[in-house]
Amino acid sequence: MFRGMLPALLVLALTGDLWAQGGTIRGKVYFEGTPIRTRPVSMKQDRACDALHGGKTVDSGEFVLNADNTLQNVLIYAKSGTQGKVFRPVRTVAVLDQVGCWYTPRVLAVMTGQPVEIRNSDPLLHNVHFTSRNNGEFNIGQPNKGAKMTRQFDKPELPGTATFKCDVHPWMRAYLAVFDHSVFAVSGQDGSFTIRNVPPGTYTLEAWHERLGTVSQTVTVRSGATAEVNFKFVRR
Ligand SMILES: [Cu+2]
Repeated sequence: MFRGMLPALLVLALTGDLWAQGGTIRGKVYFEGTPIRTRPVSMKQDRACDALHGGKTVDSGEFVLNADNTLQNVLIYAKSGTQGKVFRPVRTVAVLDQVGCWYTPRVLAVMTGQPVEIRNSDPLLHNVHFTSRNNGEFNIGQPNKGAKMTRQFDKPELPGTATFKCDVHPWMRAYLAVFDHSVFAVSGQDGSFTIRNVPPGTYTLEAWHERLGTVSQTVTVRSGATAEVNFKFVRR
């Protein structure tokens, strides 16, 4: 019995140790220059959606700049440096919700094979129309509040190549990126991001924004340490 268990325990100990040695990358995304003017979204086309917003227009979400010049919805990911390294599969269920006739989050990043639960939290019909370069297409209606479905994406997908749209509400749009590693994060409401369990090494990080394009930087991650990397998008 012990003879059979030992190799498994050894593998567990080794891999556990390997992952524990990772470092952390954290930072903020800044914007400088002339903000992009986006057109407010009117939902008058669907009364039920419009009513959920009290008849008011909604910010398009394409460019969400904070008062301290930090930017939301920026995807930061390792463009190079991950080859030959071991990454713990991410199996946490990522959620893409439809609430207020809007996708939440707007920018979603997952690891290959990670489950993505797509929910409808609205009391009306949404149509989840996914198109991509590497992960096919699907088009599924979710007519009721509480509807759920789970999908996995098995092939890497760079930001901008895979989108969710709703055929009922043309203003609805979310972006999906898929990576064969776990060195990625999306800047949150305060414009900051944190990437944990990063194997030591040197990486080229790219920051992607749907309207501003990309900026990149190199970072070296050391075991058990935190590397600070800030990004800045400039628009004149
Ligand atoms: Cu919809």
